[in-house]
Amino acid sequence: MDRNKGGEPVNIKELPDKELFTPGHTACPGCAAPIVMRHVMKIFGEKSVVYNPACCLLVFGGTYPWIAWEVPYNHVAFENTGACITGISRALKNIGRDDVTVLGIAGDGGTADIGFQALSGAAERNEDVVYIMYDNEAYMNTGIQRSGSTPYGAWTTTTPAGSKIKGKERFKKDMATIMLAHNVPYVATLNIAYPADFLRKLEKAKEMSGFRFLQIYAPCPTGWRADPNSAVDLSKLAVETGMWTLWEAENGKVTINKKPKFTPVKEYLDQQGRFRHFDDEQYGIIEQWVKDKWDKDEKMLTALGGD
Ligand SMILES: Cc1ncc(C[n+]2csc(CCOP(=O)(O)OP(=O)(O)O)c2C)c(N)n1
Ligand SMILES: [Mg+2]
Repeated sequence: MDRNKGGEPVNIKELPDKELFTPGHTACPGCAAPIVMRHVMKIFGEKSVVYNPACCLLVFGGTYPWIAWEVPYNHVAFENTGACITGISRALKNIGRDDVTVLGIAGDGGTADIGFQALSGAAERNEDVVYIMYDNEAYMNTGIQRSGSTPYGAWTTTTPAGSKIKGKERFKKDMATIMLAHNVPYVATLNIAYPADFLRKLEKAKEMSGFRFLQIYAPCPTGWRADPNSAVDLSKLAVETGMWTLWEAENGKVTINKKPKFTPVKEYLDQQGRFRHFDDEQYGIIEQWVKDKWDKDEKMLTALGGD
């Protein structure tokens, strides 16, 4: 298949048939991460290598004695994905292999918290790598603990919800904007409910060089206490409510790809048991957070001269 250049729209029907993240993995029913990885690999293709720290993906994509990956795949320590992809990218260049894409793929815990130092260093040095954060909004592999990327109010095993305590007390850390502040060539947020936008951004990341950061929304029905068939519906609602902004920044120029409809956040939250304890005050706090976030996103867009 001829590849488009520079993030042109991708014809879904022309995606290669070959699976590089194969069926037979052991993800929970309804997990969004395998859908994400399957399509990531269809775009990045066989000339790529994957570095992956501890997370659900590591376990369900490589449950001994099987492995779902059809490209070279390595388990790295939780803290050092950014450092490992730095070394591999430079080593490959040293032996003249400029044709290989180096992918670091980590969860939200491994990105926003535990792996952040190595990630920030790699971004600041503008290493020639693609870093993918698949964001299921908690440490799911170890049994649903809160991460910096867990949203306000969510129940997790470390942010219990009862009559006095009402889930996580802090708001979600905005990783994509933090990475934008590193002045890297490409930052984007992606969502499987918008496949054309999703594939185009992967294609764009593939064609660019330097540090590229992709934050991909990845519903976890198990940890979110949601219906296993809800991943795509929740993905769509996350954008329509404004909970998740679809945007990208190419060489600092920001574009918001989809304006929210501002559907009431209750419609999104009520489908997830992790928000079951919500009262009117908490719904109101999230509505206000969405409004403030959108105001901030629009200001950022204007300030940076985007569309
Ligand atoms: C240094 C270190 N601390 C803790 C762990 C235990 N651990 C393994 S996976 C995991 C959760 C990972 O969460 P995240 O990065 O969000 O990925 P997810 O499991 O949600 O896909 C933890 C805490 C570890 N392997 N190494
Ligand atoms: Mg996670």
